[in-house]
Amino acid sequence: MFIPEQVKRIAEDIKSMRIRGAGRIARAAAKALKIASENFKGKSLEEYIQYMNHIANILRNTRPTAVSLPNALSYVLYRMNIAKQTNPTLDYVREKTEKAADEFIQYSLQAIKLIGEIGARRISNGDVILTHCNSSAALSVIIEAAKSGKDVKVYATETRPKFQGHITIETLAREGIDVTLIPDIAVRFLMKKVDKVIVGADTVTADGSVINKVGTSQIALAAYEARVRFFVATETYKFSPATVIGEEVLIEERSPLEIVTADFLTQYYLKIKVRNPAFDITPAKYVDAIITEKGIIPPQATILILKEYYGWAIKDYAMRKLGIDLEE
Ligand code: RI2
Repeated sequence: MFIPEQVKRIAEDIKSMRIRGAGRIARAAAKALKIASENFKGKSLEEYIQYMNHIANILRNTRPTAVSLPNALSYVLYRMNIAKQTNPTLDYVREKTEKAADEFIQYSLQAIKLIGEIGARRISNGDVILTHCNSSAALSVIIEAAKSGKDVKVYATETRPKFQGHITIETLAREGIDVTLIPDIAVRFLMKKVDKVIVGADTVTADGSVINKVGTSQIALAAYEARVRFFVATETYKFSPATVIGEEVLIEERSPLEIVTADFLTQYYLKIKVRNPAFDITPAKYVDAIITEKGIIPPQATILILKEYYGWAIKDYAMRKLGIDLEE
């Protein structure tokens, strides 16, 4: 089946992490669906629906952990299916599908802004904040607090093996914020100097557990031990509808070559194994609050948000899992 070059490139960029960060990945996927729709070369509505589902599958299989990616795809495809039921003509369905992709992107950008505004109210003047990896949602909170005149200092972890902490320090330094880069292993040593931890999320499960860049759960434990508040900043489309019906989140394992060289591997390949999990799970009990675009919630309220705003997605997921066509 024909796949536009631009769509192939976006899928490849997500896979190789040239496009990374759960929110950015979601927006890139929505954009790819829009590009695919604009470049559809067939004639019938049936072909269009098949083609769009095929493209969505390619995008869905790029990275497995951040639920923002399948949620963005479901957002668009669900509206495509509704449009098909309302007016089954190619032009109409195509227009509604492209509009849905734009809507998702707009919602996502607005959500990060709102998270910044809502979260910044929880930051006090003089706070020392620790963050991990590179999260636009977490950075939005810190930057907004600084913009509102609060004096904040930030510890940013390197975040091995891919050093996304370097993007974080660059962004914060550009905003004129006092930022110190630390190795991941120094977190517990420095925790006594920290007032609040703020991280992002790739996925939040129905019971309020947070899946984020590997190392997050150790930071949460260190914060818990030191009685330091642990906040998660995330858009609600990172809440996972599939976990409502008991599905587990798959933790991505990336290439050993992000940790060791090919020479090293060849030299030792008979004697050693290398593992490179990209994410870990922080249980809800270590999370003080989740800062979302809909307000600040305790992790236990994740299920309420899922039911209230993403009921359609839970139903959509459950029906697909049972192999029931949504139009029946
Ligand atoms: P925003 C990233 O995953 C990090 O784990 C980060 O905390 C999370 O996505 C959320 O980022 P990766 O793509 O959506 O770097 O808040 O593996 O930008």
